[in-house]
Amino acid sequence: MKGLFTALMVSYDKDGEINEKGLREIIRYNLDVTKVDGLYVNGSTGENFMISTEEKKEIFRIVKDEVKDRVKLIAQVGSINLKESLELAKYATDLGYDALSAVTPFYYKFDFEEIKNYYNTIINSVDNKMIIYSIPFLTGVNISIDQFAELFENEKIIGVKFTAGDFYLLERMRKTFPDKLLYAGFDEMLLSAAVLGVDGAIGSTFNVNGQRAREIYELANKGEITKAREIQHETNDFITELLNNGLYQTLKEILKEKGVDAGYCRQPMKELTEEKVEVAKTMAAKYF
Ligand code: NGF
Repeated sequence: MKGLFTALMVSYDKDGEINEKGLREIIRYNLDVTKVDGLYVNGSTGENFMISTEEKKEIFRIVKDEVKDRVKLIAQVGSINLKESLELAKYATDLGYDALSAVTPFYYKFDFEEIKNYYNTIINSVDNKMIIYSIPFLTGVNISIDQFAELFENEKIIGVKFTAGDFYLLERMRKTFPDKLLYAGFDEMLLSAAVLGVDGAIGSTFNVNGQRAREIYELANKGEITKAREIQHETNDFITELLNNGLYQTLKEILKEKGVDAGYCRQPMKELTEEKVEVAKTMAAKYF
């Protein structure tokens, strides 16, 4: 389960319906062109928090059907509707997903006992493994090192997707949990996380920029920091433009420039203006 995982985009049509053909094209692009080690399905990048349970299942099914066993698959099943998480955990496990992941429950300011019960309930209900999805800047949920230690008492909880810029905490986690899987979640900080010894990374930008991410990660692991830093600089020039123009919409537009039917984002996310579509096209030509 080590390595680089794309946080998979999903193609939606203008009416917000899943475009199965487009989704399959995005998957194949990730397998054949960006060449990542695995896919992280129904995360933030899949616009997961704006779709129904049935749509989540359909995406899990299409991804598994397209990928078969070519790369590892992680199913993000987190929801503040715990019953939905349990249903999705069983569904993805029955399909053969290699691991599950769940975002920390958000919105109601759940206390740690409730968060711990959420993870144990999900993962103890199936024969699978759990990767905690920690993204404090979107959820408002911060987990301390002692709390991670308590969660890891359950051996089925095997790691964390760490989408945060707290490198002190990341370093402490590496030292304290050498046998747990730590994945970097911010692509613009991949080099710094790799230097600290993460086991891999999960990122939205890998849908198009997976090859540069691979170079950064491998150079860092070989100790070739100067070269890795150059590629991180180039990557961050790209990511800065991406964030300014509209993250997911621009990634989809770039995929379209590469011949992939990546579709539109699900409302309430808005479409790019014509001007921003032009910016995305220029970025595609400049970086890919
Ligand atoms: O898109 C976000 C949320 N974060 C992703 C990644 O952590 C999300 C990150 O790649 C993810 O893995 C998922 O789909 O669940 C950023 O998009 C990237 O570093 C640019 O900031 O902000």
